[in-house]
Amino acid sequence: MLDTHAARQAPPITDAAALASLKKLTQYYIVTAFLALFVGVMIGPLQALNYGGINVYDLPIIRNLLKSYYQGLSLHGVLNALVFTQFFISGWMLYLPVRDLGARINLKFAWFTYLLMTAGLLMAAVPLLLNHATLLYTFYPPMEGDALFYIGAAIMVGSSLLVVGQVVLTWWNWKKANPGRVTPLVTYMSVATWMMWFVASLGIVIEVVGVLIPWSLGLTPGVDPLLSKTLFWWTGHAIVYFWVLPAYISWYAFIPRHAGGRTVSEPLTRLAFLLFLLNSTPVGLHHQYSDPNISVLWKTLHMFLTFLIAIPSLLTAFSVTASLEDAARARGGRGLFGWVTRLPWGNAIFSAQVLAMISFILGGAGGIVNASSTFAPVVHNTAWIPGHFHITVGTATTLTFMGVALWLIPHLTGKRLPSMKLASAAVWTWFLGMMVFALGMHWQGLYGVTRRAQISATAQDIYRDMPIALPTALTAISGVILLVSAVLYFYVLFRMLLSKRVDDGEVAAPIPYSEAISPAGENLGAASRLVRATEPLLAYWVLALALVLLMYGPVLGRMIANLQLVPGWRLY
Ligand code: HAS
Ligand code: HEM
Ligand code: CU
Repeated sequence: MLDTHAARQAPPITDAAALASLKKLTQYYIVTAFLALFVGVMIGPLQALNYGGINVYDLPIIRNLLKSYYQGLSLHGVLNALVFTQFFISGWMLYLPVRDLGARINLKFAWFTYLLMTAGLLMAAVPLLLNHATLLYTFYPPMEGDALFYIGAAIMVGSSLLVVGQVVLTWWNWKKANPGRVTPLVTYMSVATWMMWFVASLGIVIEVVGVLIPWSLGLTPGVDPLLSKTLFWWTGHAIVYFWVLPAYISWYAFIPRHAGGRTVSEPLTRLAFLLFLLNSTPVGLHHQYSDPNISVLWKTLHMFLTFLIAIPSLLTAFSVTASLEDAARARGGRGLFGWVTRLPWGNAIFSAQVLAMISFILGGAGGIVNASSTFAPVVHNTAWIPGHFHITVGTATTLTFMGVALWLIPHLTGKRLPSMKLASAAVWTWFLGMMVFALGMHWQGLYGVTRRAQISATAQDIYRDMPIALPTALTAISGVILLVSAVLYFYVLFRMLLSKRVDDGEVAAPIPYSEAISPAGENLGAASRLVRATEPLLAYWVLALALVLLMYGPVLGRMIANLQLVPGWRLY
């Protein structure tokens, strides 16, 4: 790490035992996350081979492990997109604000939350592994799973809300103890993201607790699929920002330091996070353009709000690029684009995250296509969509977290990264593999190849006359590249975790805070108008909730007034 600029340090540690316990807890969250990712990712290449026209699901070894393509797909979606992300984020966004504020938290409560979340995960895992919850990760009714699956999922999501409570309370106590001070940037970003997640999560909480659990226990005569689906996407769109904002925290606050540069503007960063708090949730109908019984008016309103929510990502794109340019020029970079070569591409912590950003330029552009109601019918439910989300959550988020783990684990455990070369090989091949995957899947999608289908076994004839040989081959090849990448990455990760402790990690791998070119300042009284306007997060939290009720209330109200209950199905 270059030290061209003096940077903020985490406040001094007063209680060594408490810090050790907090670090251990964070390590538990992160390791649980990567264990889930390991299992989830091992199934991915089988699916890529499926979209490459190669059916491996009849091989005895796979048959012994997975009852069907769809059981594998359910495990893949749940473990990667729901479990990996939630555990990583809960550890990461509890640790960061607590260290940032130098706060003391109730560690017993924090450990209880982790244990509860893990208990929820284990409960949901049992029916998933027994093929009693092969519902795919969106668990759309009337497909029905065992009650245990829904109860486990509810406990898992519910425990993330305990983290929300703990972080918001820690910040609030700090505010009371420090009147007139500006919330430090990393805390601001974390608190805003947790508040957003609270508002976002209400849809799925209502769906699972109010509808799916009573229904799967046989307490209600049936289920309304449209109502459940709408509640799901209330959460299901905003969850994508719950996945990507923790990566933005690293892109804004830490990546400049890894590159030897500075964050561009703290006030602008605060504005971006505030916009995410306000506008992430009331946009979910862009997943339901093709659903009947929702008026076009509401679909169109959600479409415009979706375009608005691209704005804070565009702010991020320009300001993070500027911070990279600042770093590269500090390292002697020249020319309009020549400076790019001066960035530390050989450092896997850095390259993982910047490659993640590059993949997100394409993923974000694809998202805007998906959101346009005129294009949506072409791409909806086709292979284009998995193409889109493997370069958003599957790379922008996952590759960022993979890069972060390379400094965070040494920081937490005092262990050392065993090989920068192997780590680099892992992250570059992940990027390459996902780019090839995205090309193959987007391309197939344009020919109408459907997503969520074991096409290699059942649908070869339908696509026989289509010119999809090349995208199909690319998808199969990408699966192999990604398998190699995953093996390399997990080898490095587990070797690091199993190695000996060298020191306490605070000095060799400190939290890589960056200095800002335009800081927010420390005192609210002396701060700019933008800083003062963005400070009262609690008030914006209430406003965010009101906006969601406004944009979802009438839509849901009509569905509840016209409930259409149908019986459950088990298709597996
Ligand atoms: Fe999406 C479907 C629209 C962002 C994930 N999305 C999905 C699904 C997932 C997902 C998982 O409107 C599938 C759900 C399912 O199973 O059915 N998405 C959007 C839009 C955005 C967007 C408008 N998506 C995400 C993010 C995700 C994610 C983030 C996860 C992390 N998405 C949709 C729509 C659908 C959808 C429709 C439904 C499709 C259908 O028909 O079913 C926007 O938020 C995107 C804004 C992003 C940008 C890019 C900014 C770029 C940045 C990087 C800068 C690079 C730098 C590097 C700094 C405008 C910040 C510079 C490098 C140097 C070397 C200098
Ligand atoms: C679905 C491959 C990693 C999240 C899929 C599909 C393929 C695939 C081909 C589409 C299946 C279908 O529609 O029938 C891979 C490969 C990976 C990988 C080769 C890397 C080795 C990831 C990661 C994440 C992820 C890292 C998220 C963190 C998902 C989700 C689905 C999915 C949420 C949708 C499941 C559903 O439709 O129910 N994956 N994937 N994948 N993948 Fe991945
Ligand atoms: Cu969405």
